Amino acid sequence: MIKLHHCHESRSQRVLWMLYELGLDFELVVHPFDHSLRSPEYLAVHPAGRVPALEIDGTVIFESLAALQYLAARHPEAGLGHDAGNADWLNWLNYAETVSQHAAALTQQHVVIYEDAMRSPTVCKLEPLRLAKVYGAIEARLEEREYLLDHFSAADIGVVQALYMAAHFARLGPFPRLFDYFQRLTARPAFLKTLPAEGEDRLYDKPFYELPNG
Ligand SMILES: N[C@@H](CCC(=O)N[C@@H](CS)C(=O)NCC(=O)O)C(=O)O
Repeated sequence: MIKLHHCHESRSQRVLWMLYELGLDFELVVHPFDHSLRSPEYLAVHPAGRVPALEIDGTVIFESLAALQYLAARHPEAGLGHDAGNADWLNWLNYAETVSQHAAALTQQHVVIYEDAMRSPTVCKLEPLRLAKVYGAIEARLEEREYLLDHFSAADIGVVQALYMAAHFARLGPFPRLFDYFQRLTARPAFLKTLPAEGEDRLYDKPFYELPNG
């Protein structure tokens, strides 16, 4: 049985989305986003105590984009992957991490650090600007294209999920093609199934985090 270790609204959401797109049977283990990820039991599953961890085919995949690549290759009939050596596929699949690194830094500042005095005004100001540059590359890529590749793929799943996190800190609206792409893809039934239900633990308690004191 496939088992996914997941925290709502974190990078594991992209693996959950992919599993729903593929229509696979799996067990979902939802963890709170807290120190329990560092318990000895969970460290036996993920060596750094992070999410996702995907238990599958007798092994554990603990990098979200590796999980997307693995699942795409495991289910070629779904058409969510590409030729293994295709440069566009590899670039755009892994571009999700270029977006996510800024979203993760800002999540740390605004959500994980809860005392104002401990937040870095420099990081809170700089990282949204860096995100906007990263958005610009996607905006350019979507000129005359509906998806990052020539069809809907796991690269879109990774990047759109990264945008879901990033949009809490840098607005998508100024990038019209990116905004439309995000709206279209997050309307997919498989994405909607990944959203936390009312009352469940979530990472973000509001849709947008303004600069502290700004
Ligand atoms: N490159 C890894 C990053 C994994 C990662 O850092 N996940 C975050 C959630 S988005 C996490 O588990 N954070 C918990 C922590 O740092 O304690 C991936 O894409 O899977």
